[in-house]
Amino acid sequence: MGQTKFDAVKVGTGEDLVTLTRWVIAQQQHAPEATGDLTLLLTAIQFGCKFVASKVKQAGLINLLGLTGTANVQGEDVKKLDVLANDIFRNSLIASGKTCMLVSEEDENALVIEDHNQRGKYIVTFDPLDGSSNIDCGVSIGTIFGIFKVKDSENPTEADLLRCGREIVAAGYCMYGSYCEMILSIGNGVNGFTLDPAIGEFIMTHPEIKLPPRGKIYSVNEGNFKYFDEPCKKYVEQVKQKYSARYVGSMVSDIHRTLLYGGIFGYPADSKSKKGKLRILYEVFPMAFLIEQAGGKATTGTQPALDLVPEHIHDRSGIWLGSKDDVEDLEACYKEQQ
Ligand code: AHM
Ligand code: MG
Repeated sequence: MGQTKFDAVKVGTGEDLVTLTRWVIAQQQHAPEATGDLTLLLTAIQFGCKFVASKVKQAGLINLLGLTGTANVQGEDVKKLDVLANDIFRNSLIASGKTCMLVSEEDENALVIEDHNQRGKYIVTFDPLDGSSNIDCGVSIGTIFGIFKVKDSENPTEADLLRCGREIVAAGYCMYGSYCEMILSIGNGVNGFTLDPAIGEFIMTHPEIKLPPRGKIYSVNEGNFKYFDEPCKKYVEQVKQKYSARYVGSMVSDIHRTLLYGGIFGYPADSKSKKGKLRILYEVFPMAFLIEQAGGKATTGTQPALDLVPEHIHDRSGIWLGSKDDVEDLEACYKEQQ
């Protein structure tokens, strides 16, 4: 050694700001088998969320509101921001080199990364901009994503996509609202990070989110009440005697409120939408995973939502999720009927 003196630096005492990137790297360091691939994938998702957040804010000013004039594979009108958000996430995820297949609400088919040099071991399922009907009136919308690991990245198959929700590795959403917040779970609880636009970083603001066992809010589109089956009708009649109603109509926002305040959110299958409205791979599974990781429950009414196995990438399911005791009240209405 020469003459230079060294001071020992203690890193990560927890007293300063924890960015999302720093938090993810710290998780990687605690997992000896980790390769850093998930860290890079989450960086790509983070970038997509920041990009979309900035476009959502400017949408009214740069001609991004309104329809494209086309419908997606599910027959729904496509908004300009839906398309832009889809392009942003698709490009960012492919460029990460850590995915081998992508499933987006906006794309009819699953996307397979053909270039072997650009291929990684993860599958990402995502709804690039959820809450489409709220885009043009400036109500909170969001991005939802789920991450699975492929069995063999050299040979990704349909079976890698059509699998049980229990096999999800990580999931989250980003809400573009009065503040922009990323909620993430990699299977060890749920944490929330708020985007600080001044520095362009997500900063941990909601560590270790836990749902209260019971809430005081129910959230369901009661305009569909006449289509509900008897157990749903019974539950809604019962809960409205004691709880407040809140329904944004953007799943991300309704789930965000549920995670923070407790209560129950539902979009059940009914006689109009026989399989429900929300899509299993990129709406139901990621949200059910987050809610369970936060100590809540997620059910179709008769089975845990994460036990579902879709038969098609855009399959739908009825779903109720939220505080454990509230979801169990709903389940009890189904059990009574059996
Ligand atoms: P989208 O993916 O086309 O935006 O549809 C999903 C949205 C959810 O965010 C929300 O919970 C639900 O559809 C609202 O549907 P409705 O307008 O029928 O209440
Ligand atoms: Mg959606």
